[in-house]
Amino acid sequence: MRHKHQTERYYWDATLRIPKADFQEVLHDDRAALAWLLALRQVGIVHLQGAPAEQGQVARLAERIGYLRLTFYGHTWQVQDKSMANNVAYTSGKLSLHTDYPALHFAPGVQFLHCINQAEEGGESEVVDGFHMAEQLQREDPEAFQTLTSLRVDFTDSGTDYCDFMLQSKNCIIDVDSKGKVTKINYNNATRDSVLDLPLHQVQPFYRALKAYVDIMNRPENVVTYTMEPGDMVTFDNWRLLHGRKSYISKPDRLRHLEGAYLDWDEVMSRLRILRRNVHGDV
Ligand code: OGA
Ligand code: NM2
Ligand code: ZN
Repeated sequence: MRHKHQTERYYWDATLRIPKADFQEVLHDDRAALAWLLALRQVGIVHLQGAPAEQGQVARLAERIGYLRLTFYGHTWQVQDKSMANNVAYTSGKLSLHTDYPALHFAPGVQFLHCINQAEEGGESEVVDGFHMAEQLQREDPEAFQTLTSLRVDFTDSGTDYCDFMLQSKNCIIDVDSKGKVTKINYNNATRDSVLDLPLHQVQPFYRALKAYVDIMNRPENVVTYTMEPGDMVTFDNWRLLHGRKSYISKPDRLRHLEGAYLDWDEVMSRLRILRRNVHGDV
């Protein structure tokens, strides 16, 4: 526990300058890899540059950690405008700020997104610090915070991809631990169930509280916007950040293509400790 202070989180707003690292260095140099994982833990997002603009790179980076997290969307997954899309992410539409996969009770802790090809028009990315936003909500509207940390709402996702799936979960929008500390955000409006399974007297308070949280996270002073170029890879804390993208125009000669993968925090923290021992010779 000597290094507890090193893995504390620093909250941020729109003024954040996203930490950057070189993809090849992270792959081949332990010091670079350690700096990457520390920033991923503390800030929640790191931009890697210089990856080849071809498939297979998120898996290569996941091997640097240990192994990736398999889900119903496959070991890795292709974010493209697909016909018969089984997820709104696989269209050219806007994705409002969300965490991935609240339809799972144990959502993936870490997400990699690698840009192989960007759209000519649109497709810009947005991120906010969900833990910081939860802290703001608690300060400005304690009742709403109490509601989102106690009422469990349904998320659902069904279809076929890696194999058939029919997921159903009940999650609090904001998870807290026994001390009341925020540990995980579960929010994707695209997979929130159309049925709100709550007693009548909690329906209006829930929607009011959710709107209060979403309004805070959409304030310009909280949102960081960036554009991914081919070869860029963003690595982020999917329990903490909410991310989104603007809609884009699909052109046959310039198809937007991102490849993504998930990992879990236990494996990432394991690698961080090993790197720290190897680089600094301690534990
Ligand atoms: C997703 C997602 C971001 C993007 O696929 O869940 O958030 O820029 N994609 O397409
Ligand atoms: N994709 C990108 O919660 C979600 O459905 C997020 C997941 C399809 C793997 C999207
Ligand atoms: Zn997403």
